Amino acid sequence: METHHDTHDQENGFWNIANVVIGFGFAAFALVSGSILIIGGIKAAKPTSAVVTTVAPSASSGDVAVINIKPGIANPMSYDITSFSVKPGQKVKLTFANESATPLQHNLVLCKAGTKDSIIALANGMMTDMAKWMGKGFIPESPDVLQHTKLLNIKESETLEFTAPAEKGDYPYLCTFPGHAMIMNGLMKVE
Ligand SMILES: [Cu+2]
Repeated sequence: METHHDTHDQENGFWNIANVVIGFGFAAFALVSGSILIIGGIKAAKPTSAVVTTVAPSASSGDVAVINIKPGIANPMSYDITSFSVKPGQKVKLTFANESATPLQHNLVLCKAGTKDSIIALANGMMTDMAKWMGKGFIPESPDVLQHTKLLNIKESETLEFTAPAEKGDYPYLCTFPGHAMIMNGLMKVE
């Protein structure tokens, strides 16, 4: 094996571990914040209420829904847009730009309606073989995956161009880097 490959693998290994550690830090923070709100008797608060929900401004050029998503500013292990709406069969141009001060790798995986929990489980299960899944961009091997970016380093971006499903529903999108998906997710509402 060539030496520069070894170095690259070691760097990837470092970031794998760093990302997972940071991911669980944020997950723990969200859970604790949620618990405090519940103990405080705020009935409307959900356990994930530490994450600010942001609805995308409706930007459309012609009949194309143009959606631009980045990591959140307050929590770099979230998406800044956690919900957007498109029409059934509408053309969608969805850009995920990994523009963040925090050097974390992310992807964006759009999935079938109702599969959020199972995709989160698949993503977290990848932790047992980080090297294998790193090579696959942490994209789950599941028929529930509709669209996905590659694993994006900081400053990288990718645009997905696709036709929205004909069937109305809430289609989850998640970052499937292990440890991220519990918080780093959102919904594409086809309505
Ligand atoms: Cu991520």
